[in-house]
Amino acid sequence: VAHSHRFEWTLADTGKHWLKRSASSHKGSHGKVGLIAGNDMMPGAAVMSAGAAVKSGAGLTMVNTVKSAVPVIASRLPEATFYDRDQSLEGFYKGKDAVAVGPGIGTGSDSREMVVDLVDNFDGPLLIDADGLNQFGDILPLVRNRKAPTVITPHPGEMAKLIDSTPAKVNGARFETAEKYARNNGIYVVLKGPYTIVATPDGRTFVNITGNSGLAKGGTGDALTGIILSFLAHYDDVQTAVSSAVFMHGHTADHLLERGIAASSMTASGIIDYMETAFNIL
Ligand code: B4P
Ligand code: MG
Repeated sequence: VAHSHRFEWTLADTGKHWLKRSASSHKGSHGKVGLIAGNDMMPGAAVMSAGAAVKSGAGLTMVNTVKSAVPVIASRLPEATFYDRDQSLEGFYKGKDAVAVGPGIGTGSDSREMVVDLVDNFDGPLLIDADGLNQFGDILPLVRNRKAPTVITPHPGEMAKLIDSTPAKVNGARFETAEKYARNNGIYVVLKGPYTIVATPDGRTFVNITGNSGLAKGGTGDALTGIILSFLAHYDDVQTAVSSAVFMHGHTADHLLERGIAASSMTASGIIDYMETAFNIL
């Protein structure tokens, strides 16, 4: 059979692995997640990624950001706790069940230093997105040495930069591109866009079937990062966590359309708000 390693990830797959909350669970049972996001000019990226983590079930969500961004984020998301970006990174990632880095952190050298430190020293599942992927190609030898899982979530523009190609070429060979990068580097690659692909280090690929053009707006990628982060802390199997997160992100956008919200008026914040009813199907 051609391409016997390629699969569609369905509602049935998501439902089969869906984690119900037990009546006796406490916040520790639902994951302590760390999110490095936002800076003085981009606090919204932290609001959306952390908001999505909280809304998708994370027990405790701690945001590592710059001091000036804290009041903005806290006013929109009182559930989050904060960690000053000027403090030692080790104090932040210690004890976390999963960590994500990237949304709105900027492309400066401090961003790169944080990613290198996490890749080298954080021993849990690590998700790298957005500005965290800047210069990621230079640290691949370190990434290949990680024992814990690493997940990256490039859109076609970011993927093209990683492999010194163009978005058109990436989109012309989406499966091959994601599969090759995942296998060669021992990581999970989430290549975004319509029919987002999740490629695993062991050579399997899962295509997502949910989502719509309402997601083609700044901020929706940050929301996806928050959902994946929460699910990484909930699930033992990384591919299940990532594919189910991608499915539910798109499903929530579809849920908004069904409720009469125009694709053009859809927002990342709206998607996060509606997760409370969209997630109720399972
Ligand atoms: P960025 O700063 O990287 O951020 P962003 O894309 O604007 O926002 P976000 O992080 O929320 O969205 P993302 O794509 O991660 O953009 C800066 C520049 O990068 C852009 O100005 C552009 O030049 C370049 N760029 C951005 N996207 C590009 C692309 N696709 N190809 C080439 N260059 C690009 O996440 C979006 C989410 O929505 C994903 O989950 C995605 O799968 C989903 N989505 C988007 N459109 C969809 C659709 N039509 N159907 C289903 N899902 C869709
Ligand atoms: Mg993005």
